Amino acid sequence: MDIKEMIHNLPDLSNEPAVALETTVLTHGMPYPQNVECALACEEEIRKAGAKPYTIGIIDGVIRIGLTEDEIKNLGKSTTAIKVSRRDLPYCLAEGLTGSTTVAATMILAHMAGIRVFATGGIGGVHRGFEETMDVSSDLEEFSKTPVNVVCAGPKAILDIPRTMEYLETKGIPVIGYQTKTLPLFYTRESDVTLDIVAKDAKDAARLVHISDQLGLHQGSLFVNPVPEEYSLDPKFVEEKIHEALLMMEKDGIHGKRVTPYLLDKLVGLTGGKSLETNIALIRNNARVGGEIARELNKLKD
Ligand code: PSU
Ligand code: MN
Repeated sequence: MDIKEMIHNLPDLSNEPAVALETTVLTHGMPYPQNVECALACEEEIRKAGAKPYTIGIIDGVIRIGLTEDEIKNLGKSTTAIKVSRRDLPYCLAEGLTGSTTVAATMILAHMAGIRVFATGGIGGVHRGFEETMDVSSDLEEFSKTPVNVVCAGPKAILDIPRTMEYLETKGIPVIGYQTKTLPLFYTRESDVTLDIVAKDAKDAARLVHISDQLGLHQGSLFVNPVPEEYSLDPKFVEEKIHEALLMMEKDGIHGKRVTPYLLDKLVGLTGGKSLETNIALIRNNARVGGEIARELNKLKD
């Protein structure tokens, strides 16, 4: 089978202000119907910023770069879509399955279509207790393989933040504060982790991406964009709830790819829905910034 049969109308978006959006957050990161509302709102944020959204997923074994509104709605309701990261891609296609793509898999597919900017909520990273479990998200590895630049609100707070940062440093991945000098922690705006690289606006951010590409580094950068102030949660409150969720996880014996969806889901209940509200706000904010960066990047021709 030719790759063209596995991708529905593979577009060449390298000369367009395109922004990729992932679908694992849709199927495994948020409950229905907020997940669908959030996905559609993100597309709108990107359009308002003067760029074009492409939500990426796999339907019946065919890769889609740019799902339609109906496809997003159906995927958001699906209880059978599998979470597809790098290693699951061939299997999902071979079996003709419907799958939602993680940050890693979305980066791979975005790159095939020439998309250089991608907005999500939070990337995966080194999990707490990794000394025991060796649980490190393959999102982190992807940045050194695939030149797609991701806007997020920091590593997810459920992770081991210092070790995630060390890992990114080892891999040579720039972690760029978007209008911030400290690392945002997903649900909260600030932390005591100081960042060495700061972008003051979208133009600045686009220049960094452009130079990285011109150097031929063939890798992605991570833009960390703090959640809007009014949605930022109290770090002590969040930490308490994460501890509770981690205890529940241990009791339930969850591991592997189920860890992140499990923890995010438990947090929604434990915070009385606050974590979900914040998650939606931060993703939309990242979509807007992603749109602005893509728009500026598109003006920088080689
Ligand atoms: N951002 C969110 N919610 C999510 C995710 C990101 O706000 O659920 C997803 C992304 O798809 C990311 C995945 O790649 O969580 C991380 O999963 P893991 O830790 O198993 O690699
Ligand atoms: Mn994992």
